[in-house]
Amino acid sequence: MINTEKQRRLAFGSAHFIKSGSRLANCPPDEGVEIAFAGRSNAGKSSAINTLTQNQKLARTSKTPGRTQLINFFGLNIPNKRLVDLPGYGFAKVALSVKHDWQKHLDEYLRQRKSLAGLVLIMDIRHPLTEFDQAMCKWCQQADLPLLILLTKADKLKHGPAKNAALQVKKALKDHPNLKAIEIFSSLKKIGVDRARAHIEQWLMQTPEPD
Ligand SMILES: Nc1nc2c(ncn2[C@@H]2O[C@H](COP(=O)(O)OP(=O)(O)OP(=O)(O)O)[C@@H](O)[C@H]2O)c(=O)[nH]1
Ligand SMILES: [Mg+2]
Repeated sequence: MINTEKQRRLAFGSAHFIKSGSRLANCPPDEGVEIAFAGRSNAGKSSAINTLTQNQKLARTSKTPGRTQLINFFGLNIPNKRLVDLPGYGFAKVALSVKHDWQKHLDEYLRQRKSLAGLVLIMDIRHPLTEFDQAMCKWCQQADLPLLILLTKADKLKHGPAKNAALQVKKALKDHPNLKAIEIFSSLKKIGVDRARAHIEQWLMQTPEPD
């Protein structure tokens, strides 16, 4: 029998908001396959999701760091495939108790979410591999989770320096066993969008669903 579900093409433009969770307990059921976008506050995670889905109104973006404070889930045209916008880390200007709360929930999500099939780490190409970013890379290795790095805001650099920044990151992570690719990206100028989509689509469509 032909499995039409498997043959359907993922349409990024179909992305729609499902729900926000402040903690693991109020996230959607842990079924299917999801890809999460992580990174420092203000790095451009929500903008990257909007660019990939061609929907500027999907994930809320802001000039003020700390905009995304909940774990936001977006569904796609294929059931049980999701994109997840995570709150940023490394944001100093929130109350310590709130900061700890987020980190705890983020940590809980990363450790326990069975449907999490890959992490897209968003880094500002001008300031890559902060301490938190490095911790995130290490965490992917420990959890054996595939990692895609998008070096965003590439429109802020000329071609040469952007290439060089990507090379430096590649060098620093050359021994990372789960790193699938490092892509130069810009939400503003739509750089690297198709390549990023191809990686994410592959993960979403080829990862077997958890039991
Ligand atoms: N020039 C440029 N600006 C960008 C790009 N991507 C995002 N920005 C800007 O960077 C700021 C932060 O973007 P967001 O997408 O809200 O960042 P975030 O990582 O989701 O931030 P938090 O939700 O606070 O963690 C906004 O002012 C965006 O317009 C890009 O590719 N180029
Ligand atoms: Mg955000």
